[in-house]
Amino acid sequence: MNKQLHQSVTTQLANKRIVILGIGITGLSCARFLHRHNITFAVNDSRPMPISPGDFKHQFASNTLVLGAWDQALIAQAEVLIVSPGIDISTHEISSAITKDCDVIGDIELFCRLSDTPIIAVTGSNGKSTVVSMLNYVGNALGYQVQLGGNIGLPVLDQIDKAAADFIVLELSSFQLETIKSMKALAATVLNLSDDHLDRHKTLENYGAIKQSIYHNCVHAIYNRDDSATTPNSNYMNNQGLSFGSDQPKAGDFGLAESANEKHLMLGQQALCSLAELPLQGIHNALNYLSVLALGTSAGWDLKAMIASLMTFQGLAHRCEVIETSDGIKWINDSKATNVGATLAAIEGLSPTLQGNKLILIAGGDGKGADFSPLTQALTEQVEHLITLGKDGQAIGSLRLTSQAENTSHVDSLAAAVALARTKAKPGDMVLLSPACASLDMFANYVERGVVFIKSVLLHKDGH
Ligand code: UMA
Ligand code: ADP
Repeated sequence: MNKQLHQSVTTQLANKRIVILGIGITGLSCARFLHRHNITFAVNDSRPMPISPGDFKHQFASNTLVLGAWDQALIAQAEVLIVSPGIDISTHEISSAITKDCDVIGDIELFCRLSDTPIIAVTGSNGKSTVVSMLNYVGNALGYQVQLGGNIGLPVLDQIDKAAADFIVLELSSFQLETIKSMKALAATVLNLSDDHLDRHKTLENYGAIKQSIYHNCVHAIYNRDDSATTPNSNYMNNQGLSFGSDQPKAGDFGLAESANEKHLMLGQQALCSLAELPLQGIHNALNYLSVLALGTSAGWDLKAMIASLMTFQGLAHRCEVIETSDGIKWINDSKATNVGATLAAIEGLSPTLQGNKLILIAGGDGKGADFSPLTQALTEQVEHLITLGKDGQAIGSLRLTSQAENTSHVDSLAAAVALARTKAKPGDMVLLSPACASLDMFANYVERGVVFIKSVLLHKDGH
């Protein structure tokens, strides 16, 4: 940590009227940070009881807490407004109260002002958590002090007063990018772009432009050749660029190619290792590996050592996770597939492993305004039986052919979906939960949805 920088920013903050919007994971971390530094603040949350006033008082003494509605008078007084990512500041009640000179920021922006630790920044519609977890794993294996933070659930301001780090790896959502102004990442990437969060960002163009802002002032911009929306646009052409993709790469870029009859990760013409040697399967994970190598080498990390370390990285829970059962059916929990791109990646990545057996897909939930039509071909050609549930389940089911009506069902619960799938599946078949939707219409979050799925699958195994 640069103590001088830290001191000057906290001193400036101490003289401002600060309001935090939202007291969830982010808001609490902001409150803890300010309280640690004796900086006064107020919190406003529009929900009735996100925290008990007693708990708040216990943790944050005499700082102000306003619950139950947006307090326009309080917001209008703010000189610094720290907004939690899930709160849309274009909401009229908030936007109309913010004054012209108010500094509207998020926790990541505050972190960037306070810290000069080199940042490796990752965004994209899918693969962020997998890629940042790989980077964290690999960086630590190489002997660096690496911190991990951001959308993965580890707020950055909880990390900032810890021992100095060599690098911080940030997972950034579009919501977080909206309030970042002064980040200068050492290496930054947009992994891919597909419909997500359009209920808030309205158009794919707008969502893509927010994702591109990760390249602002970065040193190395890393993009995906397979997805032109990730290429730095004319605003960000001055960075040093490096790409990854599923084709044979040019010198200096990362890609894939056949070598000795096996697909290999490549750096230019150099074969680095065969895909078969790496634990995570599917073309999407091959791209994840390549992005990690591109980001890591841009940060000066040793390529050979990174590859050796990636060979022992196991995937994260709820992402194409295999559930161990004894019924011969391949049950796969991909609850984290909360958008169309992730479900397509799962179907395309797992279908080649079926060897003539059937794929039964469980999908549906809250589609967040997405267009499901990119799923049409996969749903009609690769999925034998489709079981839908949730708010937008029937919209997904409607993409199937009329001739597939008998093999397309809508159910009321995930347990019912599992029970139905069990009657359809034979040993060797695969039942994939990959919803292409958020879980919030039926569950607290994707973790709860994944746990309910696993429990329903294992219920049968245990003979209950
Ligand atoms: N709130 C209101 N009014 C609203 C909405 C929310 O008052 O209209 C309040 C809630 O009552 C609650 C607080 O705001 O007290 C919640 O704030 P938040 O929604 O920003 O959530 P946090 O708990 O701060 O968690 C956020 C991220 N959540 C979202 O972006 C929705 C977490 O990502 C992230 O891990 C965490 O910050 C730490 O950085 C979660 C997520 O779902 C995993 N992210 C989305 C995704 O990955 O698709 C973007
Ligand atoms: P994020 O943090 O961006 O949501 P995760 O690593 O948690 O990404 O994975 C979310 C979903 O996306 C999972 O279903 C996973 O299997 C899938 N996925 C992972 N990497 C990719 C990728 N590169 N392209 C498309 N889908 C992916």
